[in-house]
Amino acid sequence: MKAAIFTILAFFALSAQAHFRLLYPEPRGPFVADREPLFCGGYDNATTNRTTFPLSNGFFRIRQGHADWAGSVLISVAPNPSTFDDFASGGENQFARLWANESKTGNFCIPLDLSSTGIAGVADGANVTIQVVLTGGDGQLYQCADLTLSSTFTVPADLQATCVNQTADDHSSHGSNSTNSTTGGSSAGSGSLGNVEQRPLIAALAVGVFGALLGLL
Ligand SMILES: [Cu+2]
Repeated sequence: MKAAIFTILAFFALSAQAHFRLLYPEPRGPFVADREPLFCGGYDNATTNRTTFPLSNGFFRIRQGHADWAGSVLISVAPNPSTFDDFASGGENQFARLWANESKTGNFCIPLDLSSTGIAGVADGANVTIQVVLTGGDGQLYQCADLTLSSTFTVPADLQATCVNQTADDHSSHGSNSTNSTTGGSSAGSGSLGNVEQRPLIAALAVGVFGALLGLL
């Protein structure tokens, strides 16, 4: 009985961290792990409540549960992108950010300057959709966010404040020992995707979670 409970809790602990989450801008719908291997994480249609997003100097945030991963960002200017073809042009994927590798797990805030993509239709006032594509050992995973671009919009301070890197040094699939936090100012670069801001140390939340689960036994 106890073993069964442990198995359930262990599964919960793992699935809670499995795959990746798109934390900002807001994804099309609630995260469903089983559907993340599908187009836009299982959401085929654009949302009606688009996120206003800066045309220049934007960023996106993800939480990644698998070490040794790679990510890229596709972009579509279609009004309601519902297939991978909508994120391609002339048979080629339309990248807002090219593939880059990262070894660590954790929270990542990654610059996304859409004005520099040079893609026709990526302009002030345009409705676009980004599709974050990650691969970290269990196939390609997808999350989409529907945006309205603005050349005058500035990300609010409280959201800017969340743009931090909190990486874990371990190389296990879902573990989280020795969490490092880093912030604003100095460019940090943990891996080629990590051209991001750095911040002082915060406690390792994941350790707390595992501790709480053990406490339940
Ligand atoms: Cu996974």
